[in-house]
Amino acid sequence: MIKSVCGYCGVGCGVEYEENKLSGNASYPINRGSLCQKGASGLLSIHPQNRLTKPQIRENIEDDFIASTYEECIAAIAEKIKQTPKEKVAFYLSGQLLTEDYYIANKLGKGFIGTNNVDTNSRTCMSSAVVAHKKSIGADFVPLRMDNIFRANLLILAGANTAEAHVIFHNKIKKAKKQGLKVVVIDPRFTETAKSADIYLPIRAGSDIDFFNLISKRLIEEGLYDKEFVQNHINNFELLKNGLNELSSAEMLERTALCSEQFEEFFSLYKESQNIITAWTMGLNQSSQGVDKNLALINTHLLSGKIFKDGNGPLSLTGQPNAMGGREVGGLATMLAVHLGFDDESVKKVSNFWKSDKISNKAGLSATQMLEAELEVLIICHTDPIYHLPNRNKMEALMQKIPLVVEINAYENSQSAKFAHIRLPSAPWGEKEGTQTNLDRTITKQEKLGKTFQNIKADWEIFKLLAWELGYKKEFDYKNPKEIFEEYQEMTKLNSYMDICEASYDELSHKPFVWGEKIKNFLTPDKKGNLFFVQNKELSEKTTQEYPFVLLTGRTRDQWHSGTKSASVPSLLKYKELNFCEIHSADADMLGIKEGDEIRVASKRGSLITKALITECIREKTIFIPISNREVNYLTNDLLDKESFQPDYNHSAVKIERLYKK
Ligand SMILES: Nc1nc2c(c(=O)[nH]1)N[C@H]1C(S)=C(S)[C@@H](COP(=O)(O)OP(=O)(O)OC[C@H]3O[C@@H](n4cnc5c(=O)[nH]c(N)nc54)[C@H](O)[C@@H]3O)O[C@H]1N2
Ligand SMILES: Nc1nc2c(c(=O)[nH]1)N[C@H]1C(S)=C(S)[C@@H](COP(=O)(O)OP(=O)(O)OC[C@H]3O[C@@H](n4cnc5c(=O)[nH]c(N)nc54)[C@H](O)[C@@H]3O)O[C@H]1N2
Ligand code: SF4
Ligand SMILES: [Mo]
Repeated sequence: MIKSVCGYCGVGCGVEYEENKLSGNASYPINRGSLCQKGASGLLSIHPQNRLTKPQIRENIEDDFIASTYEECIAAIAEKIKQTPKEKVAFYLSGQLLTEDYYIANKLGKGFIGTNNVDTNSRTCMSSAVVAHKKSIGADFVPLRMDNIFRANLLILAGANTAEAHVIFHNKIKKAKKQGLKVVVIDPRFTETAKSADIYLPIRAGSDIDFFNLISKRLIEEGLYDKEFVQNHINNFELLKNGLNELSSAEMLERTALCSEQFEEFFSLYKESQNIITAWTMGLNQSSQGVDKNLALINTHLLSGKIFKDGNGPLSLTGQPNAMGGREVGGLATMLAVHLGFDDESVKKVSNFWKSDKISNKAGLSATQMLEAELEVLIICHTDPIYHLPNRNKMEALMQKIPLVVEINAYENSQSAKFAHIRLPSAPWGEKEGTQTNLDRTITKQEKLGKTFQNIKADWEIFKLLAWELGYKKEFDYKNPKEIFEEYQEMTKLNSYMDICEASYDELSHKPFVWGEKIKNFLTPDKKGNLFFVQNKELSEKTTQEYPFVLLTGRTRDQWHSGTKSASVPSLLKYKELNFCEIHSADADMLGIKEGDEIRVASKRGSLITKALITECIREKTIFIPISNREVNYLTNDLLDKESFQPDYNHSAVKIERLYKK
């Protein structure tokens, strides 16, 4: 019996493997034996037809690929890197990489090639939360665990569809509800999650800052905030109070499109709840004001003192299985390793640790800026930027200009493959080992469940060979992921609050380690939490007469992003279609659209064809297309949050046209 962990989402459920069968690990604390459909189908995703099996190379992207070897491809990549100014080299990583893969790529890029252009798809996912956590609580640190909901009275889910995106956590919510937890869901769509809510608030897309500001304003005006806590532990109270004073409650409420009865019903539940957790994810993060949305939400917890106390706190729900681990080892271009920044002292510490004098003290390019930077070498690993970046037509045009695009992928049918010059296969989940950190700081080990298919290399090995080819054999002399993990553990000693050293690599698959459990205070220099006055600046793309609908995009329960792993598994195709567009019945009537009609959805940037799914479960003038439609980003706009550089995926202006009647 092998114990391992699911490789799909940030919940991080424990699995067991025996005699070719996969099941939930009953003794694993996160899931106690349960798995969702995706987790249970893990083995089916490993051996389908669409695996990338051979290294491939070509001179131009118009040419066909020629079969090659790892050695030949890696030599070509190293040669090109050596000839290229380091600021023109970039690594595009992923929150689905294992910690060891992430660590070694980061060490190679930032430490030895000397480019801080090492970023990740987490930029499109969690970067607004990262920036906000650093500003308000002092570090990229989630101050509570999922199981805290069993000690809370109220759970607010804002822009989070847990029933589809964090399924096993959602099952916990349902269990906690039976024990008295009340749940409020804030979403422009009446989602699967909203179905189990006590109060559902159909907020207008983009107005969450107003909603959370209304809470803060009322807490202050009615003297309901925790005065002692604020006095002793919180900065900027007067600033927030004065700022909120200037805002009109009526106008804020109007922007949310909620009526005062809805807000009052919510607020009386809020007032009477002793312990409150607010959880959120892409509905807030993916926004041109993503950081401010996070700050407005966290403000409510700082004011009420409902943080660092059992059953309380802001619970950012990370999506990818190792987005947290990636950030811990420095996977973002805006930070160095082990949560250190680019200040002189941090650069010195990391330089000493890696014994390198190449580290630059300037932040690198974010994933969302890289393609615009006239790069000469782009190494993409475990992610599909052409599929997932906004404004795809523009991104395709930019990617085509890069002289060397390398794609490291376990599967062959990514959308970025068309633009690659070199493709290297890697071993996916089940065929490799290494660690990952789930959304609430639990570090577990993925185990190899069988033989690696046709001697395909794991991601860490590919980066190691590239480092060797670049002349850094001594610095990258790892025999296995364990040696990388242990070096990383040693490195965490550079950061006073990281206690990852206490974990034991060999035990992690059956005895996960939760780091940061002793942290019960703010991690800012003065140990105080920071309030920020923020307001809704309505920076998103505006709808017009020509483009009158707001497009929302997001997940369905049984599919995983571009579907390279999930769309070929028959059991995962039963729940929902890959391609549909939710549209309100009143809007459909107005446009003469019937259920199942083929429609064209278009923005200023591009268009796609999909099928109408008529519903009352979405606000009028708002539509939803799942990201299992791989073309979705032809529509989306590429506005970014100014601080986090995260895209505004949930607010693009589009029009709809019926193609034919069924
Ligand atoms: N099945 C499945 N699960 C996944 C994934 C997957 O691909 N498939 N991906 C994982 C990843 S990487 C991530 S990041 C997470 C994402 O997890 P979620 O963020 O929960 O997933 P989304 O479907 O993007 O849901 C965002 C919700 O925000 C709502 N929303 C949109 N705009 C607004 C707004 O302005 N305000 C509010 N309040 N709500 C808004 C949308 O209607 C939607 O219901 O899921 C993870 N889990
Ligand atoms: N419109 C819109 N766009 C979005 C979002 C949205 O909500 N709306 N969400 C954003 C978010 S939150 C995210 S996280 C991104 C996700 O976007 P992506 O990261 O692009 O999506 P995936 O399909 O998960 O891509 C993972 C890739 O890794 C490959 N792979 C699988 N296993 C391995 C392995 O072991 N090694 C290697 N090297 N490769 C492997 C897969 O085949 C796949 O090509 O999308 C972002 N884009
Ligand atoms: S909830 Fe997430 S981690 Fe758990 S089984 Fe499902 S996909 Fe895997
Ligand atoms: Mo994500």
